[in-house]
Amino acid sequence: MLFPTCALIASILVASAFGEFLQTPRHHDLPDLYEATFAELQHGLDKGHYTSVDLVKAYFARIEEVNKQGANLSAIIQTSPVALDAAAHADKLRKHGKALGPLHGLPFVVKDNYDTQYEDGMNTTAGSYALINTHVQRDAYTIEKLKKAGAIILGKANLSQFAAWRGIVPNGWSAVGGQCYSPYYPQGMPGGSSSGSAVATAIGLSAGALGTDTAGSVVYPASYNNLVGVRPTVGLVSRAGLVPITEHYDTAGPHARTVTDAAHLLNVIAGPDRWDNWTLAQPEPLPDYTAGLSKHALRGVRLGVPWEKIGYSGAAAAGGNGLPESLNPIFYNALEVLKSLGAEIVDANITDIDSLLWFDDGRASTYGADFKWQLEAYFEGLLDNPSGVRSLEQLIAFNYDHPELEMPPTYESMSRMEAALPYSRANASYLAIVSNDTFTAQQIIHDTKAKYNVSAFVFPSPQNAGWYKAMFPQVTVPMGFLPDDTVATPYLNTATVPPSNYSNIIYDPYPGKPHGLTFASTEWTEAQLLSYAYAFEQATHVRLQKRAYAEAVPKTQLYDVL
Ligand SMILES: *[C@@H]1O[C@H](CO)[C@@H](O)[C@H](O)[C@H]1NC(C)=O
Ligand SMILES: *[C@@H]1O[C@H](CO)[C@@H](O)[C@H](O)[C@H]1NC(C)=O
Ligand SMILES: *[C@@H]1O[C@H](CO)[C@@H](O)[C@H](O)[C@H]1NC(C)=O
Ligand SMILES: *[C@@H]1O[C@H](CO)[C@@H](O)[C@H](O)[C@H]1NC(C)=O
Ligand SMILES: *[C@@H]1O[C@H](CO)[C@@H](O)[C@H](O)[C@H]1NC(C)=O
Ligand SMILES: *[C@@H]1O[C@H](CO)[C@@H](O)[C@H](O)[C@H]1NC(C)=O
Ligand SMILES: *[C@@H]1O[C@H](CO)[C@@H](O)[C@H](O)[C@H]1NC(C)=O
Ligand SMILES: *[C@@H]1O[C@H](CO)[C@@H](O)[C@H](O)[C@H]1NC(C)=O
Ligand SMILES: CC(=O)N[C@H]1CO[C@H](CO)[C@@H](O)[C@@H]1O
Repeated sequence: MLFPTCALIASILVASAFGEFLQTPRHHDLPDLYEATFAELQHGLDKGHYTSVDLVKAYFARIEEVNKQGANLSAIIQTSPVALDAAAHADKLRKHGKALGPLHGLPFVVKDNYDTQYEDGMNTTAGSYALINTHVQRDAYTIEKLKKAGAIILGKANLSQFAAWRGIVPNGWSAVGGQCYSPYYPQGMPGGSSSGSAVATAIGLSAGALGTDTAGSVVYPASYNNLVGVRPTVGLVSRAGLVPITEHYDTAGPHARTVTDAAHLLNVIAGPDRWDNWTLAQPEPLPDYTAGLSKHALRGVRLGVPWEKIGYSGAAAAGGNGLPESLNPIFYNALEVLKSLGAEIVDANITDIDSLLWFDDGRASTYGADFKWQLEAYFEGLLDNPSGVRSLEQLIAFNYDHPELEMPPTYESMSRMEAALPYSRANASYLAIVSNDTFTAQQIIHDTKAKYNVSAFVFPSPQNAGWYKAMFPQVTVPMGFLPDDTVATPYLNTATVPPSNYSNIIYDPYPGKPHGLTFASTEWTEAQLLSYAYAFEQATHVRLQKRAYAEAVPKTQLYDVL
């Protein structure tokens, strides 16, 4: 892949000497793919410094370097066999002055629970061998929207199997994709369940990515991978064509390296879709999510800190509680930055927040109850599934029948699937609890917002605090890094599997672990939250304060493929 360096330098010298760099770009005309923004990538495409075909080739080479060798990050399950054709088509349109907007010709990866049309030659497995070689009906609505905006689907990203609704297994693992790792520490926890989407975006294996978020699955890996992540209000982005957990809480949202890029992605994927009637209740017209991005967006804004309960998403399941102490100075510093930007920071404890926690024991199965019939409806919609699996019972049986694929040591748990088994669509008793809890969560957050007269809440990511239960939005933005003397600690399963039995160790926390700051508020406040995150981002530029570890940074750049 790498061209001989001397030939490269010679061609640059020639190009400069003859002033031909419009055709033959110099190194510094080419964006660093580790960090390139959409605007930077578009600039080079428009100038003709490189094409979308070049971009796809470069990203493919970068994936090859780190995905299953070297740092072995297992972020990508499959690359697209039609991405180069799609790129050539995008190049042709651009040449004829018909570029379709800020995403035109840019390659994105999508979590492997997004349906991609059969003709594109990729699986949609949610990480399970029970869904290998299925024939889905069509692209997910969001994929269709990306394509209509000129974007290229580069490949499918690894994930916690079934978006973490399998059981208590380490995040980022799926049978099909293997164990995804963080690029910030060898064998570091990548966060989940949109693990591969986040890792790919963090080190420039794509321009950005889409994930899904039911109870933190976009925000949590975004925080762990030093990214911007948006969990939209339920009903802003269609879930049609996604492998579901629950229509009550599933959302689809972007991972990006900058707030502006995330806003561009949200602009494209948000909107009403008749195939997901929850989207028909959204306000019209939607704002342009890039329009309000301003360095001054925090002036005079009151932000509430729900001090009383700041804790990890999934804390109970992980056996943890609260944030690491070493995060305190990072969070306090972030609050000082917010104040310096004109925000007023107030205590805004959310009363009754205990009733809002997601993973409290009695409720986990209730919230998972949708999973059985909605997953079965997904199975029903497949034109073909060679495994023959059509029900949750059969899925669980499939795993027991293929333990070598589906149940390697430390990855045996199917507790969430099993908890969903007793439910059916007909038995709607759980729905009353779900809607009552959701209504209650919404009331509490609205009331607290009014009581303290705040525009939004701010806290360290990932945090739970009932936002998922309320179907409300969150935006996370890079905030800082745990100290370098943080002890790398083997994570999870210590309760059920002695460390000597680990098939592989996953560390969490670890030295230099990235940590995000979350802005959260009530329904349809995405534009506001993005603008606050933007002001913070522009004042701090946290992302590049620490790069991934050397082996996890792909070396291929655009000049290697030109
Ligand atoms: C799906 O994945 C299987 C197993 O990795 C592979 O053999 C098959 O070619 C893939 N199917 C498509 C359509 O890419
Ligand atoms: C990559 O990691 C997986 C575990 O996820 C392991 O089985 C495999 O051997 C590793 N491969 C390399 C090349 O290190
Ligand atoms: C969506 O449609 C289903 C039936 O197809 C109906 O039960 C449900 O109430 C509708 N939801 C909304 C938000 O309109
Ligand atoms: C919020 O909760 C924290 C922690 O329990 C407490 O220290 C603080 O006094 C509370 N603030 C208000 C305004 O109630
Ligand atoms: C099904 O509904 C019945 C009556 O409404 C209830 O007693 C039972 O616990 C429900 N089953 C589950 C698994 O919730
Ligand atoms: C609804 O939730 C509230 C708060 O958790 C609870 O007090 C009330 O009993 C619930 N109502 C029903 C009908 O379940
Ligand atoms: C609420 O806060 C805003 C500033 O964000 C201020 O202008 C307004 O007067 C406050 N309202 C009350 C009732 O305190
Ligand atoms: C741990 O490994 C030992 C053998 O080294 C085995 O006997 C035991 O069953 C394993 N335990 C678990 C929980 O996997
Ligand atoms: C693109 C890529 O590297 N895909 C790999 C994902 O992981 C599976 C399982 O290890 C490999 O078979 C794929 O080649």
